[in-house]
Amino acid sequence: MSTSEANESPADVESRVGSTPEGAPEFHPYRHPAAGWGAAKSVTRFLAREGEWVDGPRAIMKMNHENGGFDCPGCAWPDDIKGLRLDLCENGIKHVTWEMTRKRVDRAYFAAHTVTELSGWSDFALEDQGRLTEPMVYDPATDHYVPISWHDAFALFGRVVRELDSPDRAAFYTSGRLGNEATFLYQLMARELGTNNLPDCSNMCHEASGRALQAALGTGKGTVDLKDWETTDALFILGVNAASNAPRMLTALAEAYRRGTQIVHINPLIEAAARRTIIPHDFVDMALNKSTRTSTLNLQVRIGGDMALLRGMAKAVLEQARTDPKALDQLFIDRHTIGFEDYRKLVEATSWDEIERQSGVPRDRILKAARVYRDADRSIVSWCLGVTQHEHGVDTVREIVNLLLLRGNLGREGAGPSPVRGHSNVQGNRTCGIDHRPTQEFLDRLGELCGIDPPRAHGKDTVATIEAMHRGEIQVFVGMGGNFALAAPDTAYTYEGLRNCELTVQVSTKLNRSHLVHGRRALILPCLGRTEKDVQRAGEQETSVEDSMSMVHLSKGMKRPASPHLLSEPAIIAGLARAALPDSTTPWQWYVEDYDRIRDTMAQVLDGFEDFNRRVRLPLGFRIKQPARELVFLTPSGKAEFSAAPLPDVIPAPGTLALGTMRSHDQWNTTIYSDNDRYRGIRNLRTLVFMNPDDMRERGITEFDPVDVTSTARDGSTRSLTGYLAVPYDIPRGCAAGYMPEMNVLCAIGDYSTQSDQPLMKHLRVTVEKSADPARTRS
Ligand SMILES: Nc1nc2c(c(=O)[nH]1)N[C@H]1C(S)=C(S)[C@@H](COP(=O)(O)OP(=O)(O)OC[C@H]3O[C@@H](n4cnc5c(=O)[nH]c(N)nc54)[C@H](O)[C@@H]3O)O[C@H]1N2
Ligand SMILES: Nc1nc2c(c(=O)[nH]1)N[C@H]1C(S)=C(S)[C@@H](COP(=O)(O)OP(=O)(O)OC[C@H]3O[C@@H](n4cnc5c(=O)[nH]c(N)nc54)[C@H](O)[C@@H]3O)O[C@H]1N2
Ligand SMILES: [Mo]
Repeated sequence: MSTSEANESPADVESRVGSTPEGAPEFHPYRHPAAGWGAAKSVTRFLAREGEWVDGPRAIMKMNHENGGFDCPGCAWPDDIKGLRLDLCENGIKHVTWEMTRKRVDRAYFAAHTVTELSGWSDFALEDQGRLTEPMVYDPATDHYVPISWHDAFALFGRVVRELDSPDRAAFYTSGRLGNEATFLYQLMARELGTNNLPDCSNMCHEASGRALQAALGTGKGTVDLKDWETTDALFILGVNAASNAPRMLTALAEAYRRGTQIVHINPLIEAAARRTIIPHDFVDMALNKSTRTSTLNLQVRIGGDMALLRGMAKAVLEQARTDPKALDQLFIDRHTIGFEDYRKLVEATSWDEIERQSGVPRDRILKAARVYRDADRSIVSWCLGVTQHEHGVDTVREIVNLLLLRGNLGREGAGPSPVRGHSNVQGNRTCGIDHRPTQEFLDRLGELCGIDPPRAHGKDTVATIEAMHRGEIQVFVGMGGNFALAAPDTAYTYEGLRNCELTVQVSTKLNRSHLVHGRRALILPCLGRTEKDVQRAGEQETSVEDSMSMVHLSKGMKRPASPHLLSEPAIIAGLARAALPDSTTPWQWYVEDYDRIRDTMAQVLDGFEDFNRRVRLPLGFRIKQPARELVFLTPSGKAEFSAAPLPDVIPAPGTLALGTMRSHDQWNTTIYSDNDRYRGIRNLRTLVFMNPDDMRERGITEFDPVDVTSTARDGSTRSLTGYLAVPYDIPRGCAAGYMPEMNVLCAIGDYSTQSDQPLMKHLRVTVEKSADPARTRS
């Protein structure tokens, strides 16, 4: 593949992210079941491309295994509790193989390419160069990254941090891969330095879910586990593309369907998981090409219309309760909740007309879903980013809880809220202290048990960090994993912020954009991946992770590290901490020698981690206690709290569309595997915008016409992408969709939710028109 592209304006270089197509764009609606042979073929191709014929399959056999395997870094879906079955998915396999590539980015590689040259490469090309092998520091005189010893890299960090006039001039970002032990050390370092500036990927992901569940139920997490999924009567799945992003959910859906469970999907798109699947590990089904349905009802809600739809379902249940007392669980409501009367009045005052307009779903379809809900003894509501990345994400999640409370769908088997988390350990990060708004109780305990004096003021989240970089208030940025430059909103603004830093430090496994968009000084610190052996003084180490359903278990790598010079994440954090805190009494090195020691401290500091070292070694680990599951609500009232928020107006202004950014099937957040999106029928194209055919016709646009997409921010400023190709798609009128991270260019930094501070990545206000300047179009 040709990667270097000369003669481009800086603007071109800055806006080009994503992959490089391998042929002409194609669009053929996908009509096959999800997973099955399509997935098997794709895995085969991928293993061949990565040259991982031998180690790939061996590693895959070790993944997600009871005792001794490593946790799949692909997503946070829990392992099958039976523990016997190999529940794997295409995208997990791709993700693991991606980490195990034989290619290397070593010192000779950096010597051969300047940073300016690398900046012209696509993101696919950058990551495709392979694994990083040793610490590197940026040399402004030559515009190259050059080798630096670990000792000197830590010393550089220590020096710059000690010179800051306040610890709040530093920010410590976490991407949700980081294991629990490293997480604990990382937040300890930040707080011992004196700052709560702990932005994380969760600020862009499930912040809204955490805040809503905390307010309503006194816990920031879902209350159900896989066993509940196996015993429920009705599943409501909102705003998730499960076939691509939580593929092991397909198995749960297919099995539920076979048991007779009702499965209602609520999404502007009818995604592959809302149709049929062939379960990959079901060899008989695979052999017979026999698919199972994964849906009983699909509701194509308008972008941002979920809250209205949920309210419609609640309204139907309340209306039915007038004649059918069993429609409500009045005993549960009386005993365990507050706020019901206010909520009932609000729902009654909301007209069907408004509900239909705001949801974009006709009343009879909403009544259908409500009937499913009414007829089910036990219901689970599950959701992901389609619900959270909106202005009213918190209110919508609270509406989910309202609906569940009406029928007592909480604290019993087969019922409850079930957010699908993103990164494999993003939930564990929060549990173990990555929180820019920590509770005083947590800080008290941390201070007392770790002998530090933690700062009390709230720190900065992702958006606030970027804004502070601009003002020069954040001068040191550490990225513990992830790809901040591309994952964050408002790409151009974020780049400026990073470049305004005195020092940027990226702890990574592969080369990415965040290494090229850097501060005046910059370090790349390469770490072990999750598949790799981590040997410390006390022997081989394991780290723990927590899945979407609060199960904590150990993960153990088995591969030889990609390079002998890599350090583990705990070791890197300890090195940074010792350099920045020369007088620290925290036994950093002693912790790293044996992670059991970190776990012993965590057991004392963290709720629910008692006896951590023993319980985490149980065959399937342990489940963190969930008070709400036992109907203990750590809310101010001691009860589950109904919320009574008004419906937001989500109808796009005339001539504009609501655009949601999302992932393709062949990508992992900012990591792009190819330009294909199999389940949506797309080949060789990422710079696209999915539109309703009538919206296209109205604008005189036909399939694959180059278009300009312009967003208008709340402050009136506009941002544009030009030469995107229009694709006619089954999506409600007034709605459009396209891919992250490319479309972050359109997402203004100031446009974040007033409820959750989350960037509005699923709800951009855009106009789409035919590109005026064909010379600038891409194909
Ligand atoms: N293979 C793979 N797996 C992943 C990831 C990956 O990139 N690749 N990323 C991981 C991460 S960090 C996360 S957070 C998750 C993300 O998992 P998802 O939440 O599935 O991520 P998105 O691709 O953003 O898709 C969002 C879905 O929401 C729908 N949607 C958009 N707007 C609305 C709306 O207003 N209402 C409703 N009801 N739906 C809407 C879209 O049609 C799409 O189906 O996946 C995790 N797993
Ligand atoms: N427009 C738009 N933007 C979005 C979203 C959206 O839906 N729309 N989604 C948001 C969401 S939900 C999320 S979670 C963020 C994701 O944001 P991030 O978590 O910051 O991004 P990733 O792409 O997951 O990070 C990939 C990088 O992680 C590094 N890496 C991989 N494995 C390891 C490891 O084991 N250790 C370390 N230290 N590094 C490793 C590699 O160098 C790789 O390049 O993006 C957000 N951005
Ligand atoms: Mo995420």
